[in-house]
Amino acid sequence: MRPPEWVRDAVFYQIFPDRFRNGDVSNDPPGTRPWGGLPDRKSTFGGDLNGILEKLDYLEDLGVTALYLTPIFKAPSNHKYDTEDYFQVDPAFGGNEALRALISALHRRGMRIVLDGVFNHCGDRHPFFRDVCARGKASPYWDWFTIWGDRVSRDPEPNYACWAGVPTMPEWNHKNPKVREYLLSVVRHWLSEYQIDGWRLDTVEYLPPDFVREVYRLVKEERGDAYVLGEVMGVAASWFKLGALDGVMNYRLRDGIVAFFARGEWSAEEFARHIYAVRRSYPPEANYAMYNLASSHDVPRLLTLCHGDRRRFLLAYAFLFSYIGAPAIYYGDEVGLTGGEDPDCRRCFPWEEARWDRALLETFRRLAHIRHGSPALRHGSFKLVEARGRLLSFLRLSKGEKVFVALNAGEQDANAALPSPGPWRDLFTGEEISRRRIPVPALGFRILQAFGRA
Ligand SMILES: [Ca+2]
Repeated sequence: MRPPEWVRDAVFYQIFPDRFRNGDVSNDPPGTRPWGGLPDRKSTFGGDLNGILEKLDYLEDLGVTALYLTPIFKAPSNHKYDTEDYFQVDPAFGGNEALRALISALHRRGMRIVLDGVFNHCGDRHPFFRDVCARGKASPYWDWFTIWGDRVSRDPEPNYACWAGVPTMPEWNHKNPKVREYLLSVVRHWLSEYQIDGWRLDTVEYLPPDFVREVYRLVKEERGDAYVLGEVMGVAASWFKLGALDGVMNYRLRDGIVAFFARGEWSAEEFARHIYAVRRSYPPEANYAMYNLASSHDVPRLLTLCHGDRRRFLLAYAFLFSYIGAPAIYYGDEVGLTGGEDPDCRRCFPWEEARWDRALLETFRRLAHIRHGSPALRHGSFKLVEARGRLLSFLRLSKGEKVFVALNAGEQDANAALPSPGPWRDLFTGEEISRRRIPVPALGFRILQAFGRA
């Protein structure tokens, strides 16, 4: 099976629903805090699916074609990785009808949506786990979990398997076929009844590989062009060999982005070697279906790692938008939202436009539109041209199109060698270039398209 074609054309946008936009104050949970306060582990700010719906014009104008939402099913926490009901969208997000409305509005625009599937564990308020707590071994769900002893106990520590030792997140016992059947029914339900466009599978590395493969097969059966994206922090090669995923959240690529662009620790040569190693460890079709990210709800925002330096930050995103795989924008990165480790990286989107970095937003928009207009950037092959000092340049080549990208992660202006005299057109300025070298400003980039007989 092959990854869906639409993924290589996609620009993703990741939303943490409690923090993107509050589109309906009537569903705000008790204790909702004023929008824009600093988040802590418990805080809720009232964001919901109607808020996303209200901002589809904004997202479409930015060049976004697909959304990835962190979990939306009923759960007590603000992040909702502790599912209470897999068949109900949380009432604080607007319930099932809000999801239906959002999906139909997205599909009318030709946009897609990927939901977060948390199938390693549930929350301790899930009715099956509560039944086990109440009735012990008499519960029909006793062997749906892994419990050591005759009764569920948390004192002094949980006597049941739970995710990362967190007592509120009991792990499913995937050895039990009934558990699998139940979780697969969740996978099927949202694909067939709501026409979602894919699943992002949480903590794939904790799941039994044959279960992930079952999920993958079911997804493809239900919707041939749905996307299965895995959260894999390490090398994901085995998952692709197994035929269990289309792509992964490319945290390994991000490690290189942080080291080269944000921290300035690596030379261009080290970065080139790193991205080559990441690329070579996966099948070609998986590389084009990667979810390439710079920031997420689990890591500090890239702008914060760049110590607020817009040039380094944009350079990294310019790389993502011109590289193999789908670029992903973490909500708010495009207007200059900052934040350190979780929960600080989950701040509210600032909707007062006076707080936006307009130049940043405009550059994101340009990068997205350049990518949408360029088959070579989306589908083309990759050819390294130069990795010298802090200067990296490469070609993206497709049938009929050639794009040259030069990224200068150094503090000094540099000159990049063009692989042919052109003529070339600078896709940002429109300038026509017919020579063998071009200046690339310190911490700046150039994206050129060959035209004529180049
Ligand atoms: Ca709300």
